[in-house]
Amino acid sequence: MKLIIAIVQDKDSNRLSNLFIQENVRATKLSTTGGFLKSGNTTFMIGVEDERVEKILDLIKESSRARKRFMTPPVNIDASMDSSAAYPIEVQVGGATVFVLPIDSFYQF
Ligand code: 2BA
Repeated sequence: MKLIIAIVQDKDSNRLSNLFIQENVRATKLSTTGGFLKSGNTTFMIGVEDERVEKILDLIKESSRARKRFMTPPVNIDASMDSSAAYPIEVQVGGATVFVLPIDSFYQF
């Protein structure tokens, strides 16, 4: 058995939840925050049998899109209290970031 942890953009999360329901995939959805952009994303935790992992990766792939986002770096203030203007920079946010982990034991009480 494996635990799939998939971080997707909020805009893709409803489509993916619906696909999981259609395909009878059990998942837990968490509201998370990206460490870099400090904006919301969605993390799914999915416990599955090994033979279903590929199918679930396909569902995640088909429902996730890469998008460009802009972020404004923090303003720099040097020792003389001069501040340099911060310009927005373009960041490509991937379709999905996915980890597949082995599960030692699985219980439901
Ligand atoms: P964020 O940390 O908000 O990152 C959003 C996007 O910003 C990233 O997209 C990447 O393109 C860029 N980025 C991140 N850190 C950067 C840095 N130090 N310098 C320059 N650009 C940087 P993705 O790589 O597609 O990641 C999307 C989200 O997936 C991330 O949101 C984070 O929540 C999660 N993530 C990505 N890699 C991870 C990892 N190795 N471990 C845990 N979470 C991860």
